[in-house]
Amino acid sequence: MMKAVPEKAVAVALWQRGGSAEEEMSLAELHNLARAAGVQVVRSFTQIRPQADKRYYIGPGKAQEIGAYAEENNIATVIFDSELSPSQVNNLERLIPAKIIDRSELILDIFAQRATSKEGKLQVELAQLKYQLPKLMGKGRDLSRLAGGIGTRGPGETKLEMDRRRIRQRIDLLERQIRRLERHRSLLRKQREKRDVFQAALVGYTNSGKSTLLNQLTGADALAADALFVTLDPLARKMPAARIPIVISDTVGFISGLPHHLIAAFKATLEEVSAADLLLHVIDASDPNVERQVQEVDKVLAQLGCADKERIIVANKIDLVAPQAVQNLANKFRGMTMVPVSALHGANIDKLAEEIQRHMEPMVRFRALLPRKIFGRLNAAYAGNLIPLEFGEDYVRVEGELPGSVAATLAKYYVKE
Ligand SMILES: Nc1nc2c(ncn2[C@@H]2O[C@H](COP(=O)(O)OP(=O)(O)OP(=O)(O)O)[C@@H](O)[C@H]2O)c(=O)[nH]1
Ligand SMILES: [Mg+2]
Repeated sequence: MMKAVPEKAVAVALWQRGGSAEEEMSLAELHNLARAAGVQVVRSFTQIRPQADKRYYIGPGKAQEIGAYAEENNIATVIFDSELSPSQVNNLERLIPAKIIDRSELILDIFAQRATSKEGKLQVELAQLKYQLPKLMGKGRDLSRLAGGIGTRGPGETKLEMDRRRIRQRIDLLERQIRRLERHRSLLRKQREKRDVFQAALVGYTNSGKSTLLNQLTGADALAADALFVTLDPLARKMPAARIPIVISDTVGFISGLPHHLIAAFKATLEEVSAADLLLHVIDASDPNVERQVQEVDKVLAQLGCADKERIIVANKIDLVAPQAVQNLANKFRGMTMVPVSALHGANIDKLAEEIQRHMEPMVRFRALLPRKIFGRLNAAYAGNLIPLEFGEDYVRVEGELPGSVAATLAKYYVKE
């Protein structure tokens, strides 16, 4: 995938909050994205400015400075850590003798390189064309400047010569083909549902270890590597030796600053997520930005209407952190199920497998008089599943619905109607 001599690029960030931790992290991530796309970022330019410039996004002086640097240093691509408007790209191109791309285009470029399934490829091309179409609107711009992303990938040379009408035709065709593949996929999924197979989906920030974990849980051989967006196509595998049939699927990772039109390119993944009975949210416990990454993932899940889905937090990569850090995470996720694991070294995978099965078990209804302490603990873990009918001094009378094996431990407190 990497070219023999990587293209040289510079990264540009406008820091409207003076270079906050979040802004710095975003820029560092842009470097990682560029590396994933096979380009070498040789320098970063940052500008602190309360507001973006309407015409150039950054200040025109800064744009000139970058232009001179690009000229002297043979820079092929200038990557902005934000979305640029079509006219900003146009104006910047007048001052900077290099290809101007933004974060979304960079991500799309990685997708274009990594997509392997037919549907994945169609989705990426569709997203690229949709992204480029507005840039053509009323611009009369030189079409060759719209060469997608980095190098020669993305819509090929000939496609670039298409006019808007033909791009729209191509978009229609792609959409039709994708719909056909989607129907096929939904048929497969329905078959799975009919066979009463429980579905769990691995979700999480990119590079958190989802594919490594899938391999551990199911013996699959999904590609795992230290790079962003290694997985694009969902892969579903049966969990061996489970008490109930469970299929676990790997999905594309999430990342901050993921624009809506890009989310469509994840459609296959996202359907797996919506169809899942249980989400395994994999977090990289060793990443200093883990909390922010969790927020990003939660945001995307909310956009998908999956905010209320049942979830297990899998705190991964614990081999890299001190026990205290794991404890801090456990405190943070108090009230939710969190299982610390090391997917790479296979630590605590049994515990996770057990937890997954427990979450998927059939629920059992009961009425009980629970000691307050037990009620408090259960209520924290299964909010909403226990309805308190009466609070006594030591006991709470409840009506509840809990996973069979948990309910069974409470049998001695059951009361008859
Ligand atoms: N130290 C350590 N490294 C891990 C662990 N789990 C995964 N990794 C490493 O983290 C990197 C990313 O792992 P992947 O499984 O590819 O992560 P992913 O979430 O599938 O990533 P994308 O598909 O790119 O979104 C790889 O280099 C793994 O070897 C772990 O428990 N400990
Ligand atoms: Mg992966």
